[in-house]
Amino acid sequence: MTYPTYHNLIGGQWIPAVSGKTILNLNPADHSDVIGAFPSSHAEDVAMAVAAAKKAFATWRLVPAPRRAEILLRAGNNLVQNKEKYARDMTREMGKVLAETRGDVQEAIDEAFYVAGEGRRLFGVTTPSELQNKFAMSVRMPVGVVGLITPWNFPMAIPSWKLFPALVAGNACIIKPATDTPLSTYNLVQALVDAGLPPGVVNIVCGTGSTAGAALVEHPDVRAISFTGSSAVGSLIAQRAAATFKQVSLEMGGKNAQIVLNDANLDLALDGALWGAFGTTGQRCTATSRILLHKGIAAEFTEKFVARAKKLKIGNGLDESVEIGPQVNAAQIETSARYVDLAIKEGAQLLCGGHALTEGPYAHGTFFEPTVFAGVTPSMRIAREEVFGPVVALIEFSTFDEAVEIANSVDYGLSTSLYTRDVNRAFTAMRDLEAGITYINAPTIGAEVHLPFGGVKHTGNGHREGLGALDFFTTWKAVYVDYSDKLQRAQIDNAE
Ligand code: UN1
Repeated sequence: MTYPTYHNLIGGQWIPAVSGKTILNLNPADHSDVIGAFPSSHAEDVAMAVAAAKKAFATWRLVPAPRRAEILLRAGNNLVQNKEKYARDMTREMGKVLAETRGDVQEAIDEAFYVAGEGRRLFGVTTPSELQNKFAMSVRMPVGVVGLITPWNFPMAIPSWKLFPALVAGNACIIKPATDTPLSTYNLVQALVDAGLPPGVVNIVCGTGSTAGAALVEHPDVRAISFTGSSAVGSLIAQRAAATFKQVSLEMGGKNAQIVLNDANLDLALDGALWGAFGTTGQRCTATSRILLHKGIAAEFTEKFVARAKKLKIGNGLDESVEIGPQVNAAQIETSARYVDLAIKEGAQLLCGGHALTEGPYAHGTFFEPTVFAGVTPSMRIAREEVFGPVVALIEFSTFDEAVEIANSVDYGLSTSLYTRDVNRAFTAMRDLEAGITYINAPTIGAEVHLPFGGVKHTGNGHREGLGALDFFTTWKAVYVDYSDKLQRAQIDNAE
């Protein structure tokens, strides 16, 4: 079959990788469907993109922030115009169902409109000086050239979380999209280009993490790296970026728990658990991968949950009746299968699923059945490690305190959820659950763009996207203006 060949975007020009090599982008629901060939870039491509970004930064940083914001607003409107097309492109390259890819494009639209408003804020702080006739203020400055390394599970939303705040603050960007889903980044950047973004302000360099990604992390002229992906890769990035003292924002794994108390609305908790565990085929960093059940409701919940999991329709996400798309690639299927084996060996009880689907309509894709384990104890690996697939562990508890303790017993701390009608327990959980996000009577997935997004412990290194992204993409400058016309020595001349 014929398919298009895409190039890197460097300084406003579409340029093939110096290596001349490409990586094929395949539809995970049907590997015979090739979306395109994307460049396989290395350090020399990254160096060109950094030089272009550096040049563009010199003028972009001087464009008034409200003007920069207008470009974002127009880009948001361009995304609205192309929402359906971009959603279809995304389902084709990533696999998740159309309702979800429409949501992913919508999340980028929300981000554009939210961040566009920041162009007229970007607030700093003024404060009295300790000296007479002296004015003191703090202003936000752009960081400079920033590198953005993005994952395949939210191929447009997550790039928008990074690009838009970086741009409104006056930074120049190089984005390296995931090799599985680069087209959605091209679509997002096209919306910016069509909105009038000057050349070189955003550059796209495609390639693998170990080649293009590593070169970006190591380049001395890149001042910050924003990464979303696994904790293992995040740790490597932080270590390598330390050599050139880059700012690093890391959003990484999760082992998110939904807790169901015995006073919960059980049908609501079931709806939430099903969506949280199997939405996006379990491939969200916020996905529900543990369901903590009070002993009093565990049997009823488990029976109903498994019955509904078995009924979920699996298939090509472009078919509107399908509820669960494929996993993104063969490596993800292998991970799911490996954890199924491990859980069985550890003594967990497989209640449904557990296999890749390889026959009939599934023969040319990477599909995995919704999988539920019961009898899981908190020390099992299936209860502690991120699977990033449609595999969920049911764990029973006797008291609320025990539930919170189990929820907090893992290395990760991204999202948590509690189903209860008890307001006292709800507020206690909001305080005590170790996570960047806590939901009450809602699933672990579904964050909105204008709240802080990120986690604690091995999930993150303290930064936040959404509300908080501007703190990462700006650096504070303190400015003092002395209008006394004499030398005034701080800490000395006013010390009476
Ligand atoms: C992710 O899982 O990587 O909160 C991002 C959510 C989405 C974003 C998820 N809005 O589930």
